[in-house]
Amino acid sequence: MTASVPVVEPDITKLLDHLSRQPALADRLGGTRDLWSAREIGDGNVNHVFVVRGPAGAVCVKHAPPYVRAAGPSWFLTPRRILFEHRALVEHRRHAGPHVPEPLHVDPEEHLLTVEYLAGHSVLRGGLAAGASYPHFAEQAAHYLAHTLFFTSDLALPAGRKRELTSLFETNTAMCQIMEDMVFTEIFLPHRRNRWTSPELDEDVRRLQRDTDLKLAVCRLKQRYLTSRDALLHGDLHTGSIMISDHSLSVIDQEFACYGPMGFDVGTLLAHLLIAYFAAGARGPDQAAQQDWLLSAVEEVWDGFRTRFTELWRDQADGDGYPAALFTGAATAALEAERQRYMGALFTDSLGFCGAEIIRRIVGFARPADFTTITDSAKRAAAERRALTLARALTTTPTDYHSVTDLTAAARDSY
Ligand code: SR1
Ligand code: MG
Repeated sequence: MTASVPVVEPDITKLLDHLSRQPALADRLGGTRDLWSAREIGDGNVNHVFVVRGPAGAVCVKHAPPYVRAAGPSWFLTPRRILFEHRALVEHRRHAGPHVPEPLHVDPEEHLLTVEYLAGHSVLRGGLAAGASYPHFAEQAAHYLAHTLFFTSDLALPAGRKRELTSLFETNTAMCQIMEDMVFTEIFLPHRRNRWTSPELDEDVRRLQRDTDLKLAVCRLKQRYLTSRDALLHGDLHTGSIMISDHSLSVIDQEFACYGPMGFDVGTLLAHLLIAYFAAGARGPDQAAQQDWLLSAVEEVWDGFRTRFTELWRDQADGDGYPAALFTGAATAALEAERQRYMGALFTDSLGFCGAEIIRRIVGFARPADFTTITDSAKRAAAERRALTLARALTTTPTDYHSVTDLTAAARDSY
């Protein structure tokens, strides 16, 4: 690929000019423009993120350059992704308000999105790498997942509204294609973007790329991602997309939002908790308590999600899916059994996506800091190999796991 667009250096002056033109944002910062300061804080693959502080407060401003930040101008990426992120923020905040930051302004020309500044929060991935655990994480993450997925699905929405909402995200094509390529395809080919811990994992990767059962299972999942319109997904729900404090959790970076299979969001989050678990194991035996906490978080996220989602379905199912009028009297028990079946199928889907996400984070372009910061390559490779083995089993034989404790037991048995 050749360079087709210039590097867009983050221009602090333009950023402050932009904020000063928006009275509500200027008020939030307080004082005059010369008293404001901006600092880049983002470390994500895709965009630039700044915190801007003034005498009265702070805001967070995201800039989408016309390329992938981590790759530079040679990899064009539509800056219109910022509009999909804004739409998803608005929609998800309607349903999971405490766990989604307030969008304050979007500028479709400059590709700038301003959201509330999350004081006292840090990126979950960084906290986990530093050995932290968070007492309310699982309950808050489960609430976020249940509310965003349920209330954007056919269980909660009349069909007309659901179709309207689906259509608003159908053209987030470029971002979805990144996932279609990176999660489900490239890692099985000798693609220029692939990287892994080499030479330690060379043979593992060769085996994986010849593994027809695995490739079929991943293609089945890709087909689900391409065709399902279950709910409005975050679309990239890893631990770097979660801001956390001791009391609060907020989900950011919705630029990959699209309608898709619910298991994609659930599975991605479980994958990154397991990645943190295996990475902690490589950092040493003193991480055992955090590893225990991570596995209990896996269990509590799934159990909390399943419980809350099912409650919402019992109490607030105003959508066109499963019309209540069809299940009165003795038939209510059949509907309840159907809810349990639905959640079982969603669990199986989630495990498949969980495995696929773990694999692509070990073999693909976007390797997570959990692993890459392990400087001893032998230890890193050993942790990644354990994760790969579990991930392959999750993806190819997800129905072998009947409950979430089967999953956490398998993670423990990796040692
Ligand atoms: C080009 S972006 C690479 C990856 O980073 C994001 O976090 C997404 O997961 C994407 O796949
Ligand atoms: Mg991101």
